[in-house]
Amino acid sequence: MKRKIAAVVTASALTIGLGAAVAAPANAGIQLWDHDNYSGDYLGDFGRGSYNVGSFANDRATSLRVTSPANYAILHEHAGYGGRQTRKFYTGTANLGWYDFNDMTTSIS
Ligand SMILES: [Ca+2]
Repeated sequence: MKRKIAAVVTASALTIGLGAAVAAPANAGIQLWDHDNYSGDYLGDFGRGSYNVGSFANDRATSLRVTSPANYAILHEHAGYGGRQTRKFYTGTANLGWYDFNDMTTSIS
């Protein structure tokens, strides 16, 4: 009985620890924010192959982080990878304005 309680406590501590270490959920690996320096509204976590980031995130991304599940991200102006596109971002950028791509992202490959 004692051992079972210890296991539950350990699992809870792990969950809390992970939640504190990761500022935003990291599943697909490409995280977008409305403002520079990863601030403002968090727009979501996307994967490469996002045909359309959806109405909430559309034309709003100003900074992004790329983590290992995605490896890199190319941002596109229109749905279905159309229009202008960025270089490959391997770690992201604090300001898409530096790449003349502020508030333009609609799909990600
Ligand atoms: Ca923005």
